[in-house]
Amino acid sequence: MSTTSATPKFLPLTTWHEYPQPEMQQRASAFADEMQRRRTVREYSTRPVPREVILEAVRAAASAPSGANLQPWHFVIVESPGVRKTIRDAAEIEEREFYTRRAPDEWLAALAPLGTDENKPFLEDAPYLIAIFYQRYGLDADGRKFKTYYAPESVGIATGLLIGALHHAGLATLTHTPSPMGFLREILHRPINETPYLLLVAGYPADEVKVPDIRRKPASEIITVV
Ligand code: IYR
Repeated sequence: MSTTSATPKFLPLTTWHEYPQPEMQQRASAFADEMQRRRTVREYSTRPVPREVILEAVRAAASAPSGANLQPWHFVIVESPGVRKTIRDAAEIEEREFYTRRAPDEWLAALAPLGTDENKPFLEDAPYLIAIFYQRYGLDADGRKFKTYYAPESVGIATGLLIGALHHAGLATLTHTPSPMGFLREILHRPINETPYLLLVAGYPADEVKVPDIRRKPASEIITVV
């Protein structure tokens, strides 16, 4: 066993900004307001979206902190209509099983207010699907395995940033988690060390779309200050 330890190299922090407190408060509120406007959308327009917007949102996502800075993520941007159809067909097979057999009644009851079912037309209607993978372990240039740390947590943080970035740009999203979703690794030809994490749908909402009448929990319920 050999151990390697690189000498840490540090640089001045040049990217941080301090805001006067009133501006800090205003920015915090404006951001919270903007994020509170986000709604998950399940019906999409086929209107095209510039690829550059998606690439920039992924660039924002990739700024996430990660375990030991190993950045254990991979984003497959699916714009090909043929690949989107293949993904839809595979997802609907799993979802049909889920809704008719696998899901316990309690789970189906929890989903009822959202009006979801096994039909996933959004996988073909929306112009972009972003398949997000996490690396259970890394593979170096010689194909040797190395450990990753907190990979699902790291990728969860990156996914949150991605959803925020797409919303900020003016696109709607849907976090879709077909279960199981191993088919994504095969369809998208990802290596064995990568596990599908989530399929993010992005695009313009369909005309006249409706969203479920649901509420966010109030601050008093979700925050404790000690
Ligand atoms: N994966 C299924 C079921 C589903 C599960 C949860 I938890 C949701 O919040 C929504 C749906 C589907 O995508 O329909």
